[in-house]
Amino acid sequence: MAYAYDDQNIFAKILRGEVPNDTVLETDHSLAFRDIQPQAPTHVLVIPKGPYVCYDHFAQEASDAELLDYTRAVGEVCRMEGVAEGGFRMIANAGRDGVQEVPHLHVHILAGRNLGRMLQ
Ligand code: D5M
Repeated sequence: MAYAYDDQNIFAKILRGEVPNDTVLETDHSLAFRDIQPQAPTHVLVIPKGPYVCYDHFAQEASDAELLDYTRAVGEVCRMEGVAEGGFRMIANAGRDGVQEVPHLHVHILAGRNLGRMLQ
């Protein structure tokens, strides 16, 4: 599937500095910031800086450097937020059925409360 990236999405605006954000971590190829509508005491979004709609798009087209940086950034945020001991959940919604609201790849990191069972 070919993905078309909409550079007017809110995360593209954050990356261009047009919209403020509460940054947790910035690396060469990734940015992590707090979700504006937190669903848990810790709710951080990690995005690649490149124009990727979803994980499939990213996995197909990102360079090895971007893939490595992003993978490490997600782990680094988990460490920085101290979520490993209590546990955490990572979610990446994609497309229509995944009910992805912002069409720029983002992993949600949620922690700080019992998140309940997601799959029955
Ligand atoms: O989740 C998209 C997420 O993006 C949702 O949890 C709200 C969050 N959001 C939207 N706008 C902002 C800004 N400006 N800053 C921080 N967080 C934001 P999805 O997986 O696409 O449904």
